[in-house]
Amino acid sequence: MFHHEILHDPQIVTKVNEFINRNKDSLIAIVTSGGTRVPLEKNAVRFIDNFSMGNRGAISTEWFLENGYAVVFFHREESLKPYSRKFMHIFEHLQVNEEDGKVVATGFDGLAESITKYNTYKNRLLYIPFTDLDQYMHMLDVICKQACPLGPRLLIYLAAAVSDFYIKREELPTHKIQSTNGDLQLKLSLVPKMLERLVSNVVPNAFVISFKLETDESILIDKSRSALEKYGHQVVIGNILSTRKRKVVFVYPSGQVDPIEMSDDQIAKHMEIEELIVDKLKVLHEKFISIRNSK
Ligand code: PAZ
Repeated sequence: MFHHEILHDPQIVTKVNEFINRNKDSLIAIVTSGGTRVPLEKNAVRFIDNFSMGNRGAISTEWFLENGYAVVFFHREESLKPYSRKFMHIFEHLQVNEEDGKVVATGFDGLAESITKYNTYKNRLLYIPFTDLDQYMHMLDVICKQACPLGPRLLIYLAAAVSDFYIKREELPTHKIQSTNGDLQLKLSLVPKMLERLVSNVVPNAFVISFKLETDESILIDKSRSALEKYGHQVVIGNILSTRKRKVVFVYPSGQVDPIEMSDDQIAKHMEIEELIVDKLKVLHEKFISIRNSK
């Protein structure tokens, strides 16, 4: 269940088509999750990577499933997965009883419930892994092309942390960069933005949500608004690195902003903000479908 290999185009096409056919009565969400990796060599020994572990994508996927969606979970290989995400550190929960030498497991609260949920929803969940930035860009395009006929029933939730910079293929050294050459200077190019093409050409009728991550609160709303102007999609969810698990802000094409912040009570009850995000999106998505269908 948790080991995956990178799929080739025909395998993606077959898997996505089968998945959509099997779930033809459901709303479908494509969720991107985790960080992209950028290689520094063709025979890559070193990489540029980022912080994202894929919490947002994995938790949101659980709530999309709970809300009746079938989910294509397009994730960084080895990042967190729905349901298993809380149980990654199995070794820390195992102790050997000194008296009889038996292994005792503690601290697995919720494990049975998570396994039950996974079993309930597994037919509505398709895992597709990526690792490097170029795989992410190419495979997302392939997945979206297959899902395009779903029209407004398709929701695309772009939570992955995608690198803005990379080294162009023609500028990548073939072999491992040698330290004997002294200090290393890197020239990184801007990653071409794929969202505009996705929104206007590949899935023009889908409901598309992107995330905007910043560390400086004073620019978050302006950057989110300009993403909406540039790409023409439906919602940007802005978040600040240090507070992203407690608050986010929905920004709409009208320029209107709608903050969501967890209350102390919700935090004390161990609720996660993705539940609130997905509940709100479901309402917006249903409204979007009925407007599109009435045209
Ligand atoms: O993976 P995670 O849960 O630690 O972080 C989620 C996030 C901050 C990567 C996501 O909410 C987000 O903002 N993604 C888009 C990042 C960006 O490219 O601006």
